[in-house]
Order: sequence, then C-alpha cells, then structure tokens
Amino acid sequence: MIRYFTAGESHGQALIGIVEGIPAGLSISAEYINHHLWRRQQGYGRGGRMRIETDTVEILSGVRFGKTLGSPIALMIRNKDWQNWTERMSVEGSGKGIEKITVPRPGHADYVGSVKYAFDDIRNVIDRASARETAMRVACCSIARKFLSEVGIHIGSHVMSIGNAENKDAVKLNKMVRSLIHHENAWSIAIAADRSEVRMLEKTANAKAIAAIKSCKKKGDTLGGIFEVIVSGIPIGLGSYVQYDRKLDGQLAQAVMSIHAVKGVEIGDGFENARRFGSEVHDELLATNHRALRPTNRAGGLEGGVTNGENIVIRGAMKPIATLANPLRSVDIKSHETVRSRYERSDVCAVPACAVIGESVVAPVIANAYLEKFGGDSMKEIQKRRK
Ligand code: EPS
Repeated sequence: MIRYFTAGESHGQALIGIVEGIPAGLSISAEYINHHLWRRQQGYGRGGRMRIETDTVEILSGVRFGKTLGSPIALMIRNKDWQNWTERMSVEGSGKGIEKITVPRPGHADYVGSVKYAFDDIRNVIDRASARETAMRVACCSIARKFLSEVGIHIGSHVMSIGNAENKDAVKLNKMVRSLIHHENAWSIAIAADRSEVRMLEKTANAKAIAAIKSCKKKGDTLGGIFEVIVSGIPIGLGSYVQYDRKLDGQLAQAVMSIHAVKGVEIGDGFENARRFGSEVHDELLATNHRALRPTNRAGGLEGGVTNGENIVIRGAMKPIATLANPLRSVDIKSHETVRSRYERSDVCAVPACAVIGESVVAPVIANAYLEKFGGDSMKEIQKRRK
C-alpha cells in the first residue's frame, strides 16, 4: 500500500517527503513532479512568497535510471526563503532575542496549536500549519498520479467558483466538462483550466473571479471558493461496501478534507441531490451490448462506496484564507488583552492552487484501491493482472 509522510517548516531549510509502496519499474522523473509543483504555484491572488520560490524536487532515493525500485522514495524541496529566516528558524541556539509571536490569527491553527503544544511563541505553529506543506504533498502524490496514468486513470480539476463569481448555468458547465473528457481524459480538463489564471473553464466567470479577487485585495480581505476534481478511466469495483473504512468515497473525502482551509467535500451532486426527489437523483442504467450504461453521473462515480465505472467527481469547498491584511479581533496570549490580529504575508485567494492539490491528494487513495484489486510488486505484474 502507498503511504507518504511530509516534514518541514514553511521557513525552514527544506520540505521533505517519503513515499512508500510505489511498485517497482514505474518511470518517474523530477521533471514530471516539477510540472505539478509549478501548477500548484500558479493562480491569480497568490502572495509574495510565490515570487520567491520556484519549487523543484530533488529525488534522493528509491529511483534508479529513471525507474522506481519499490523501495521508499525520499524527496526534498528546498525553501529559497530559508536564507531570510536562518536566525528566526534556527535548529540550534536558545532563541534569545528573537521576537515571539503572541497574537493568533482567527481561523488559522495559531491559537489551538499554541494551547495544544504549550508554546509561548506562535511561530512554532504557523510554520508547520502553513499551506506551504502542500508543495511536498503534491510532489509525493504526483508519483501515485504517474502510476495511475500508466494504468489509464487520469485526473483533472477546475475551479467552479471564487467568492460569488461562478458560472450560474450548471448544465452548460457540466456539458463543457463532459466534452473535454470525451475528447480525451480528465487530464484534458486540467490542461484547459491551467490556461486560466483562476483555473476556471468559462470566460465570463473567469473575468468575474479576477475582478472579485482584485477588489478583495484592496479591502485587505480574502476569498475562498469551490473546486472540482474529476478522475477518468476508473474500472468498476474499486473500494467496497462491506466495511466502513473500505468505502472509497469516505477515503476520498478524508483526503480532500485534509487540505488546508477545506471545510466541505461533496461527491457528485451531493448537496444538490439532498434537495431533489429520488427519481431526479439516481442515475438510471441502460442496457447496451457490453454493459449497463448511465446517461447521467449525479452519483459522482461511486455507489455504496464502490466505483461504478463512471468518472469520479469530488468537490471541495475552500474557506477564505485566515490571514487578513485588514485583521479581525484576537487575544494576545501573553497580555490576555483583546487586540487586532496580526498580518503575516499571505495569499488573497489560493483556490486555483487548492484544486491542483485536490487532484494530487486523491491519487494515492485511488492508487491504493487499484492496487488492492490488481496489485503486484512491479509494474509488469500489475499490467498483467489487469488484462
Ligand atoms: C504557501 C506558502 C506560505 C503562504 C501560504 C502558502 O508562505 P509564507 O508564509 O512565507 O507567505 O504564502 O500559506 C498560507 C496561505 C497560510 O495561511 O499558511 C505555499 O507555498 O503555498
């Protein structure tokens, strides 16, 4: 089974990742991972940090002559900004003379983190709770994504809304998405979305979103939004209904919910379906020569926690980033006074990046379900088993 861990502080020396369980013989390169890292760094509304960093990965182990060895893969992304933080984030020394941060930002992990770990300096929380960690998550998960692409499973995403800016015509948007997939696979959605600064497929919504971010920035505020991840090429029967922790929809929801600032997840038309009659919700089965076909996919490709052969559709709702240039009230944990919260350089909107992270985190979940069904130790063995 594929497992991965990340380590690293936002302003520390580097981000580190270890990926285990990738079968032997998978072709992988730093260039492939770097492309996804680049995609994560894009988007209108990002802050100053993205102008400092050009995230690139160093593969330290588990790959030889461009192919995985089946052994743990160690990855590193150096933080360029580290050179500006060597004293404040030093591993050694006493920290004497370094200013402590004592005002938590509402909505961030600052307050709960400082209480939980008994810190008197919130910097200790900020640096690990930062969404900078997602750079390494994207790197780790892109190896699972590469594995999936070799077995015909492709992942894409697009942004559905940013603040109030959205395409109100859901049917039109759905048609657009479907036609992109029919021409190729779900990756073609990502390619189309990557052409837009806000990763939106429809021009009017795109322009509205950019205008919304611009005016939000002027006000010192932030904006969230909703993104959709689509996975194509899925065989019937991944996941299981027989035990709660084997339900693939539950596992996918956990993965997407674990992304920083994501506060809602739906599979297919999850929330909209709750307002409809059953007859308007369930995807009918129609007989064809080979197998039952469905004219609709409101279930988002999963029934009973098991893939039904349709594309997996999973959406995430990202709340607006908690760091506000025009801050809310907070409490100084040292003086216990109500004060204005502090501002620390941040993004105004990171929904486009969040969509790329969403594409990434679903990859190991689906790869594991695939390996459970068709698994083996090497790519050769796996390709044979699928036939
Ligand atoms: C991020 C790096 C961070 C933030 C952002 C995501 O860098 P810095 O803290 O130096 O500005 O820009 O993190 C947050 C929005 C957050 O709230 O923590 C990145 O690499 O994506």
